[in-house]
Amino acid sequence: MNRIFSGVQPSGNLHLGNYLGAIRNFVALQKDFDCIYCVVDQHAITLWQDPEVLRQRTREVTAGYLAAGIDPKTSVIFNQSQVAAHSQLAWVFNCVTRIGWLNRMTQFKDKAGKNREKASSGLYVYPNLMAADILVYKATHVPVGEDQKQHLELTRDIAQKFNNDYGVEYFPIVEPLIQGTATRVMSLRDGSKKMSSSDPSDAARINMTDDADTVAKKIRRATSDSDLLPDSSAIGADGQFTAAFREARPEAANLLTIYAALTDRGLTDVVDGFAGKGFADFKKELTDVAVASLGQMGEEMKRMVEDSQYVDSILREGAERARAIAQPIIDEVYDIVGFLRP
Ligand code: AQP
Repeated sequence: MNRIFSGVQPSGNLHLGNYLGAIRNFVALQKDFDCIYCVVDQHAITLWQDPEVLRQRTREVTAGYLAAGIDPKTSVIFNQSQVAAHSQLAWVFNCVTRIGWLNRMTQFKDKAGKNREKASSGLYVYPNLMAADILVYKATHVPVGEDQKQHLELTRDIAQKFNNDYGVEYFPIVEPLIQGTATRVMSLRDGSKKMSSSDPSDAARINMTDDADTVAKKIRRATSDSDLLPDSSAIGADGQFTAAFREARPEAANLLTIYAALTDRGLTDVVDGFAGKGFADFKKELTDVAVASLGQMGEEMKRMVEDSQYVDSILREGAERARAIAQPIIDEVYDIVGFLRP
């Protein structure tokens, strides 16, 4: 049976990258798959979080899921720390994963920065917990943005090594689903950097809860260049901007890609429509589509966060359903590795 699992960290504001790279795809997948969507609060504390803010952001991500259209009656929505099986399986995977594999993870290098010795050990073994998140439900497909590709390759390696080490065909080899036009949304200030919740500049991202004026201001001030917008010679055979164009004009590529994703139009069609025009007019149109897509969702998120009882009840019910799926799997894993159970 095909099963979807994915998660978002409650470690910052939900932004347009999270929406276009992940959450929007979560919504679309519900009609064909059995889906489990997690708010990964245990991942968030790999970097220190203020406890009260973490609680609030956990509710905010949940509200983001709901406002975007994830249906809690069909999909399972919960926060990771409520289901102990994630940590239980993560420990087993800590003993399966090789240190050399973790040393290659670029996200650890990026997040630990120069001061690696002071990074938490949780940040280092983060990919093992992520593999456990997915495999504790024997999920087969994982919708993510492009930045998570390497972690998913590691999840496949972990599943394979566990199966080999114990001589079983137990865990599935998961398939990443990196879908849509905007699989890597870039910063509004610097088109060579990923749009990210940890960017110190709020102007670098569009938050899902930004109001119309803020969205307009951020897009107006987004870095651009002095050339006119390109024609379709900038698009490669795969329907995406060519690497040469992205390198030469990263901000133009990013803004046009966002426009195409928000309007659900092909990039060639969008580029043809704006070819030879200046950024000012295009940015006005981009603002209109961004506000139309995000405005209502952001308002609904804010309303839901104020009603914490509703959000908490969704998480409670989701956790119960998640535990019911994960428990038999962790029991079987414990039998496979040789843990005595009463
Ligand atoms: N810029 C992005 N473009 C496309 N997809 C993105 N995702 C994140 N940023 C982009 C996707 O969103 C999902 C949840 O991400 P996460 O909770 O793992 O957070 P992250 O990747 O760590 O996101 P941030 O905002 O960039 O946080 P920091 O600053 O902590 O690194 C994932 O599917 C991710 O691919």
